[in-house]
Amino acid sequence: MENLEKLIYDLYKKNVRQCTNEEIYNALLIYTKNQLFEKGYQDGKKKIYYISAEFLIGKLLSNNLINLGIYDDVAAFLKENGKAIADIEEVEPEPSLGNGGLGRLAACFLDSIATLGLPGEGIGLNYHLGLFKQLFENRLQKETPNPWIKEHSWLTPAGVSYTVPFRGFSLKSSLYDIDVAGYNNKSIHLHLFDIDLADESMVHDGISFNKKDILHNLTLFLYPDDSDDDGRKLRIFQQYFMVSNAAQFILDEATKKGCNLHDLADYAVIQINDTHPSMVIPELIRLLTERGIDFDEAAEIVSKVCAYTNHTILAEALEKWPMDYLLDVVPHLVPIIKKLDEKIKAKYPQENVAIIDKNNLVHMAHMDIHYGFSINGVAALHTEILKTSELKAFYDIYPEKFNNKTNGITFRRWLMHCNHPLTDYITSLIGDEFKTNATALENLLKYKDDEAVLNKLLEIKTEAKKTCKEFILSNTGVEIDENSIYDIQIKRLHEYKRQQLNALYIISKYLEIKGGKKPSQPVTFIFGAKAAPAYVIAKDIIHLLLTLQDLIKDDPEVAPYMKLVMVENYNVSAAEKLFPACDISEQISLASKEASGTGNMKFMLNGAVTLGTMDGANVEISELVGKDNIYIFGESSEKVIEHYEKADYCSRDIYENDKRIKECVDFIVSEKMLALGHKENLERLHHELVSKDWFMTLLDFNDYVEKKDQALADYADRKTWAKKMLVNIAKAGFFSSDRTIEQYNNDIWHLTPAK
Ligand code: NBG
Repeated sequence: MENLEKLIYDLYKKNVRQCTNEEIYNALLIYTKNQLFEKGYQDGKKKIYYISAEFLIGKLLSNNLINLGIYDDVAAFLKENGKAIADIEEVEPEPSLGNGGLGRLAACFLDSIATLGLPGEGIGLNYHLGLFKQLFENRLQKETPNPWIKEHSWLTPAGVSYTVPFRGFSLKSSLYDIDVAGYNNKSIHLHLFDIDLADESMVHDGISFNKKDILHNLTLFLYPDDSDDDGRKLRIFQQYFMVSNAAQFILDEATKKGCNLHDLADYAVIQINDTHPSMVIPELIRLLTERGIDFDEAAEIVSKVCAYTNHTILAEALEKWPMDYLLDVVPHLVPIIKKLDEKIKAKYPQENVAIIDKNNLVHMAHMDIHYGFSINGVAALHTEILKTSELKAFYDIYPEKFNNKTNGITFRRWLMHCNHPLTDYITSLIGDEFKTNATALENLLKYKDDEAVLNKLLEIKTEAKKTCKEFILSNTGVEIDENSIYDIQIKRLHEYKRQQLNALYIISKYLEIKGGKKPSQPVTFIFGAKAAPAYVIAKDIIHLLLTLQDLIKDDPEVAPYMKLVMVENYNVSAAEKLFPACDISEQISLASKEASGTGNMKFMLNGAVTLGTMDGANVEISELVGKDNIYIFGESSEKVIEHYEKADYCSRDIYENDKRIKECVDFIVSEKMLALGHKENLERLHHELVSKDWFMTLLDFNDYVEKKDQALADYADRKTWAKKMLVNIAKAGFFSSDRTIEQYNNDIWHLTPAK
């Protein structure tokens, strides 16, 4: 640590003790960036380019130190000098470059690509103000900008620039790189393209800004409001800017290595992460034809380079752009897309696989499937549903292109970084093989009946709950009890994820307590979720939760037995505090709707027990841990799909015929709630549940209550519960993103790892 000490002295002419936390953070930033640079970068003839609108990387300091193998030394050095590394971490702003699982998955994948020694890069955009920062005002979500780029940051200007043509003008890009360290391995780059004239000062009243001023707004926000034409066009501007830069960059790199463009597939493979980067297909074709390759061959080359990952079956989330918008923004792509579509129509005349449909909408996913060589879902059930229902027409044409890649998470961040005590304890029991070979966690199973081990696991959990309690207090102002059960639902807010189901359960418990039935063990229900700014019902659900939070907190009859807290601005840093502290992991989406989920994996790895539906990766979790170590409820995905096909689900019937359900739903608009909350929001939500309930909340309510009551009751038998925790941790190895990336590489990318 002499170098670090010297660096600090050179920078500030002070010793470590005299420095502020900011000064130490800045010095560590420089120090770590140098270390990463010195260690070098993965390279090889063929590279994976992972193009994604989101990279939810989280704070980087500690993770980089861990992956460089110097975390313990740095922490000890700081401690010797009267500083705590946790305080230094607080100084770092969290890059706000993602929304949810899709973006966090991309970040975990970069970590695993680097760790496995694969030549690869991430490519995305450098959003200055991120998604948005969530504030609660008046028990409503308010959006404000989330700036994260400070004078000193992980971004390094790469000195690379391209010109991106739009209708009537063109834009110059500048590239910034963030190094992503492999665990005990070299780094890879995350390439973030930006414009030079981004003007943060144009944002006013929350997150409003002139959507037409592309020259200045292009890289301000991730997912700008798309509730009007200008907003939707801005998204096309962003997507094209991202993929045109990516395509130019990829061709440049390949050419430099000796590629003659005809053999591009020997140099590059592109993973299209969801449909946001789909325009990379026509853009590459455009650039190849500009460089003298004829159209048909260009289309063939691109088809050997591009692979597509689907992350959702929600029809509204599969992008379809009106041809008119494309003509307005990127007219030069339109003839290419039309030609691609004609080729398909000549072979497959059926409407449901067309790229351009009869309403002149361009189906981005359809283009990906026809002109990519691989299409994958993100969990076994999800891929099955794609094949047999959502994308069946495509599966019938190209069965060989479809494959499953069950998601994963990096254990460096989601265990080693966020839960040091558990990591150290596991290491003391089974050594550190699990850090590079995650399935070695199964060695824990031999301690399944070892009382000392089980007690220690409980002790570690209680400590994590205490740390989390501090965080909750500072975030929400509510003091929770570390001896209560922590029941946690943290994920984007969406009706299909059914935070409203959890809220109805809480209402039912509230009513029970008011009726004199006290629970034997106090429970804390914790939520964290951002709602898309234009998603009205999602925001109403947030309002319901915040109103319930206050109602319960201020009711002396109820507060001793339960609390509800909603974390403000839930993000990666908050997640790192919440996962280690959880007892019960809420994974309660309507079966068939959650493609995978990855929070479910993070909870399991940290010793929480899942309460969930047979959806997404929950199915694989339940197969791994066995029915004694998970709580499953709800209608099956087959039945749910059948309900949709027959359109025979009627929430009002359930509401009218089930006294308890009616009582809980009506409580939303009860006098007590209306006294605290807003009539408009609560009534709208009530109406939605009774007359639509598109995601069948009421259908699963009774089964949910039964299984959740069971889980809460089982918690009392501490030894049996600890055994469930141990089995969950031991079986989590399958969900390492190292396994996922190995499968991507074996089946799709075919890269040679560095020795
Ligand atoms: C999300 C799914 C999750 C899944 C992540 C990562 C989108 C469009 N999809 O279930 O909802 O875990 O992708 O694959 O964000």
